[in-house]
Amino acid sequence: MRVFLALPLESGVRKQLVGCQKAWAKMIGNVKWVEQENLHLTLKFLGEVSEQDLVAVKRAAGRVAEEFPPFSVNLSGPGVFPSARKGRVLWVGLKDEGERLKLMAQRLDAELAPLNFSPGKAGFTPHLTLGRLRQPAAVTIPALPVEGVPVRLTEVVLYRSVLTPHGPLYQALAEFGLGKK
Ligand code: 2AM
Repeated sequence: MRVFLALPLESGVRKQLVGCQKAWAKMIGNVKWVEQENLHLTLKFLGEVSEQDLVAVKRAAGRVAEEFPPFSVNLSGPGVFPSARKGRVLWVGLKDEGERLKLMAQRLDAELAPLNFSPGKAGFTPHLTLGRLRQPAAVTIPALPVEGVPVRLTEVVLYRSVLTPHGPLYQALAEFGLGKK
């Protein structure tokens, strides 16, 4: 099955991000906006994983989650992957003073290395995807009034992603509380 590891967001933060989507939607069209309930912070996209590997993925995620007590980061400015001139993914950045998200992603890569999941080539940029352009296009980056909003992170979740004609459905398969044995 198709899976990824992510940190869920509190509903208040997701609501604020919907506000960002609305503001951005005034400037740009042809975007598939992420549904409010689907907004999340991806740590690692794994893609298709066998039942057997899933057991090892859960063990790895549990080990890493245990090492990081719950913490907060802050929303920062908007951004576009791969570039504003040829935009594909519209996102809001995260300010993480201690680089704990990056550390977490690195620890996951290390734990998952024996399973032959490739570490992300482009490195890890903590971000919250708000929408995806249906066709790559030049994008205007708006000023969004969310900079500094705190985002409390308390668990890592293993999600299954089921692709449907109406968009992806994310189903939580396992939850790992941060800092918990
Ligand atoms: P994102 O964090 O930039 O949104 C589920 O599909 C999640 O995994 C998405 O949130 C997505 O990125 C992330 N992801 C990373 N690489 C992906 C890929 N090749 N295909 C689909 N999703 C991917």
